Amino acid sequence: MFATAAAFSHARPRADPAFARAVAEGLTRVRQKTLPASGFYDAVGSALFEVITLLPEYGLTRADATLLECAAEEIVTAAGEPELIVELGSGTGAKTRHILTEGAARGSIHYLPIDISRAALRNCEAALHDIGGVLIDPIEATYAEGIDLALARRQSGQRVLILFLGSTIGNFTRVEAAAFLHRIRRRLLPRDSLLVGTDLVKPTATLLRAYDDSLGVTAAFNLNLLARINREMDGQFDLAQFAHEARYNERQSRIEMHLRSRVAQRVGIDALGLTVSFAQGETIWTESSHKFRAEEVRRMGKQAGWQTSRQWIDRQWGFAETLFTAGSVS
Ligand code: AVI
Repeated sequence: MFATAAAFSHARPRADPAFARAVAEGLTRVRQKTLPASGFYDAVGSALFEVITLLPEYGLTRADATLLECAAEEIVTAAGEPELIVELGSGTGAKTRHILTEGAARGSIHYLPIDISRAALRNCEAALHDIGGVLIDPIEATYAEGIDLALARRQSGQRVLILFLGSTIGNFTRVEAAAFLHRIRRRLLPRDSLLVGTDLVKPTATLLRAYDDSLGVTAAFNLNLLARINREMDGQFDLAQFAHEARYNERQSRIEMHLRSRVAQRVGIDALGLTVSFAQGETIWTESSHKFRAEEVRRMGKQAGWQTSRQWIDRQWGFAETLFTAGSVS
């Protein structure tokens, strides 16, 4: 007997092993249960994130894009007219267009977008292929692996610019962010650069609106973690029994996203052979989104061995692009 197209369309998508491990570990914690923010970005979550970037309450992506557009010429000049441009977590690559266009006006550019999502890389290539003088060479990998693969393609004498945009660094803990800046510094040569986008501290009400929008898109983005477990791991989460919650932790200057269990419940995740118990009101911590002060970003770079070359700030929303340049390694 032949399977029908409908039967195929209901086939369970294969679980990503790293996500499955993090689910098993995070939901069996005795104290605060967790799910990894990296798990947001399956096909559904990536599409929801694209919608978030369009919401009136979420000004982060627009501020990032506006700054990059207005400062592209200055960034390329301050970075010493790089020939190899590496982007970490490229997404659709839309924000990078101005930097690439400006770079290509000075000479040919080898552009290496790095992302764990093949779909994102395909979109990025399709969106940017029309820029003359830019060779696009996508790398499907984690940031750490991707940087090594990208730098292995450096030709002698080529200057490198690494882009880490969109305040993705804010989704690391402060310790992880410091270690990351340090690790990249050790891999680069004097006069290479790193451009980091960071969302800045702003009024709590503005932040809470940005992470709990009136249309409920961020709530859906958060709840999609549970829906993804249902799809990939035969989970039995009833999404109506969980509520999206965004809190601002003033001491740590970060938004914390949680999923709160509305009732006491037990949820099976068959593919993991697991049943998870929730008390009424218990939460799963799904994401931290750190907010920075402009001088704090400069200090973080300095402590990781970078020289701050320039900083551009959007004061309307509160966003900074900071260009770090590698001096000689001590
Ligand atoms: C990707 N990252 C910088 C976003 C942020 O603002 O932390 C992810 C996000 N989470 C909720 N809304 C957007």
